[in-house]
Amino acid sequence: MLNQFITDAYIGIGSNLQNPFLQVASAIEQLALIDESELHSFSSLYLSRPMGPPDQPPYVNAVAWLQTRLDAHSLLLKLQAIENEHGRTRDGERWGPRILDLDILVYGNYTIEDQSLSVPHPGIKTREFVLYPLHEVNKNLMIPNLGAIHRIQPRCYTNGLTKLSI
Ligand code: A4P
Ligand code: MG
Repeated sequence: MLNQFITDAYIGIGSNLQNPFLQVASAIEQLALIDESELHSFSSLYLSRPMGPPDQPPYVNAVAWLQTRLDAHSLLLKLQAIENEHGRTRDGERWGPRILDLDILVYGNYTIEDQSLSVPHPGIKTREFVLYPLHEVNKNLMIPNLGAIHRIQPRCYTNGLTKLSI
């Protein structure tokens, strides 16, 4: 479904399999092609320690800022199609390794809590690999229920997060 208005949506991108750097770069290219949407900007790519089972490779993470007329559920379907195109499977353990993960972190001022979506994404507050790139793309972002990104981000340890130079 289309909205009458354009909504700012922030997408978390993560990969730790099959050349994660290229997976994330390619995902950003695909995000730029989503119908009824424009890629406003995207963060640097970051190398991060795995959250979850420790016996998995490091992740490459980034955040993209989209401006979209798609409603949040239609946007989620587009993101899942991109994940599938990259060969994402969903048979592994919780928080286990993945070729590509695309999460809706923030969708305008909306809060959504239903079977398929929790928005803002419940992990934002504690994940350095989300907060630092999110702050990089929009230092003025206000996150529903959480507040200003510039207040939340400095409270989160970097946990070895490294910005990759490209
Ligand atoms: N879903 C609900 N809310 C959302 C949302 N805001 N955005 C539902 C996207 N999807 C959302 O997702 C499972 C279901 O969540 C979907 O069907 C959708 O309807 P999934 O992508 O199939 O599975 P997942 O990503 O494994 O789920 P989960 O538990 O949300 O994992 P996370 O929280 O995404 O964590 N370590 C580092 N360093 N960097 C990472 O990026 N990522 C994870 C995955 C683990 N460790 C990591 C990283
Ligand atoms: Mg996911």
